[in-house]
Amino acid sequence: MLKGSARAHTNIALIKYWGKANEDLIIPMNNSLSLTLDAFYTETTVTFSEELTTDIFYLDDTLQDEKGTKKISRFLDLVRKKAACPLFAEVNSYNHVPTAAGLASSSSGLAALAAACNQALQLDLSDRDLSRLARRGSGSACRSIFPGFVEWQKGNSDETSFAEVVPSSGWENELAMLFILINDQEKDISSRDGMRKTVETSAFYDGWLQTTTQDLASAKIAIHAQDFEKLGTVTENNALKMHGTTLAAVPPFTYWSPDSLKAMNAVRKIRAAGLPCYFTMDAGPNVKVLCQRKDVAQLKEKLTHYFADEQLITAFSGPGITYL
Ligand code: 2P0
Repeated sequence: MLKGSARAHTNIALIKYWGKANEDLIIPMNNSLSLTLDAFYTETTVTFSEELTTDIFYLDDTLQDEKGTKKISRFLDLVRKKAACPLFAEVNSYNHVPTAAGLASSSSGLAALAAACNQALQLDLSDRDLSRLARRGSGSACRSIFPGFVEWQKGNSDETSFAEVVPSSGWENELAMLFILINDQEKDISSRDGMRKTVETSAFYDGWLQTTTQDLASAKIAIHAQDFEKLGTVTENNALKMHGTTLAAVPPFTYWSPDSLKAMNAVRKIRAAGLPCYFTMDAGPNVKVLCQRKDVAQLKEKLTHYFADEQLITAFSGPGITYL
């Protein structure tokens, strides 16, 4: 029996990953830059055993059906090949996120699984190689191997596409991200499908690609200079641009709900009134607000004029992979 356990935290991109150059290897079209967060994480234990005749996946103690196990099993196939190990595995994952918040994340999930496999099969991977392995499970997972600010170098091959820490002299600890949880009854378009449809059909995708390099450079300059306004401005702009591409897809779609717009407008108003804060959004209706740690209580208070207290969750910079 070969067993490993690891914890990985979710990350939120300030400069987004949106589109693949290689679907099979998960090589992205552009570099992205994220902040790993302390508030949400996944703990995963994997056990490879001769007694199993198939892969088994429990999420929060619930046995997952074939569909729910497919992505995990495909990832385990990669690991088995790498380790020359023929054994099936049982995977037990716990998502530490507020219940029903729609925040369960493939970034922490696949990063924790990759690390648990690394330990179980004694692959002895460096963090960079672990990041490459996690990337094969889910693109954004490669960034969750590392703490704080992280850049995913798109590269052009399996070897050259990995994440690494962006040096920041600890500035990430002076920042915070406030989550505005927005319930949405609509059917999800997964980020995987959403980005594929956008690359294939959106007339705006070229505009996205032509400007992300500059956005990423601006974000890194802002981090180096510890210039919050500059980082916030490029973060918000980059997110709006990503979401703009979906409106020009054929057929068009959006991840926004009416309350997402309400949240974005609230952030703009609070900012205009003098509190520096900037929003970002991913493949769902929740809005995340980047602010400075010193302002977080004040920002939360101001947001309670628009949203219920229990819709607001504060996160700070978080750690990289931890073996358990
Ligand atoms: C990001 N997202 O940079 C972007 C912004 C969502 C919007 O990475 O297909 O689950 O498994 O590589 O990593 C979510 O996409 O997609 C994501 P796959 P993933 O955070």
